[in-house]
Amino acid sequence: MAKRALITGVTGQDGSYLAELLLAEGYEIYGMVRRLSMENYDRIEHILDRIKLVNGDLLDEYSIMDAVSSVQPDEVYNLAAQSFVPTSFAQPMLTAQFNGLGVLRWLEAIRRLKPDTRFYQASTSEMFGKVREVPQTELTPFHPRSPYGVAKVYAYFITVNYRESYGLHASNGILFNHESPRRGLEFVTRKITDGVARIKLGLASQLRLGNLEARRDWGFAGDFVRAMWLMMQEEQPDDYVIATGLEHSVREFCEIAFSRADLDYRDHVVEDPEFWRPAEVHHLLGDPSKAREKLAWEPEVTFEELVAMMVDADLERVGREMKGA
Ligand code: NAP
Ligand code: G4F
Repeated sequence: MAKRALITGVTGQDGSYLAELLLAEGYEIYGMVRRLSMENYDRIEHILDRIKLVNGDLLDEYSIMDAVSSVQPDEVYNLAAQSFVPTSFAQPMLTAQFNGLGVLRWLEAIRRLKPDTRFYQASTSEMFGKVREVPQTELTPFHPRSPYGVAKVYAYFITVNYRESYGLHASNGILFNHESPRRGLEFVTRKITDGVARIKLGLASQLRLGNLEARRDWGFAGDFVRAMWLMMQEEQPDDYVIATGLEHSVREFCEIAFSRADLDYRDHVVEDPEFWRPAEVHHLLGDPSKAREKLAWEPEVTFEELVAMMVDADLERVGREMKGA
């Protein structure tokens, strides 16, 4: 019988790649979606006929309990979250509810209704924040720098706690930044590649960005969802850093992205304090040795290939939109 996976956040970047992967692995897939005034299935349109949608919201424990009862999932991937760090400064309460207590609601529903369900929590390198060591491993202490990071630290430890207290198969993937042509337009990589396309095609001349010296360990989302699935197949639940082990600055991202379109970023990028954060995470670099050794996981797409993939996709999309197609 096919395994059943329930994915929260299936309409998001990672949810869409994970759904594709699990379909290829022969899973029966249920995606949890919340009610919006207009459907936003753009990222999963191509697979909508092969997945089943269930209604629910991280804020509503009854909808989560109903989802567990009706789907009876073998695996739950909790990818849903308020995922944009600046919004967490503007809406800290909402972020704590979604990203912190939302996870507790899932763990409680599983514990009470189907305790043999395996649970994946989308933890994040943002938990390392003001980093205590370089590179960061599973043993590096956390020092989050945003309400987003603080809520995710709660989520991380409540997942560990339910594993230790109740024996749930609950794992944290501590994922470093991962990107793709499906990344939301507000995140810096996609903002840059969309900006490159608009400038190249004559729709804009400037791109206003914040801290160009911030450094991140950027990988490809398609590679990173494979790590989520691999850790759920392990007999023992555990926590894993998922990263490429290489870092670049926002400035370097700009340089490569603009040159992909034969442009010089220095002619177009304007530094704007509007995009600075109340507290910045200056530098993140992961050590994925444990995932490499235990899960045999390796990223396949290089940084340069990722930037090229994103620029090319945005050039194609913006060009298509200009033609009215
Ligand atoms: P994303 O594109 O922003 O997707 C977030 C998803 O969460 C969307 O499907 C959204 O649904 C859903 N969602 C938000 N609030 C919800 C609520 N109250 N109830 C139900 N669903 C809700 O994020 P992503 O980049 O795919 O990231 C996936 C997860 O990994 C997130 O938890 C994020 O914090 C974490 N993470 C991401 C990265 C990264 O670099 N991408 C790194 C580490 C960890 P709507 O479509 O309805 O808005
Ligand atoms: O792309 P970002 O907004 O991603 P950030 O804050 O690192 O968070 C992402 O990765 C986390 C994993 O570490 C996830 F947990 C989280 O959900 C999200 O997916 O910003 C990256 C860096 C920051 O240092 C920011 O200050 O880029 C810098 N930056 C510079 N100019 C900018 C801009 N970021 C944005 N969004 N917009 C700018 O104009």
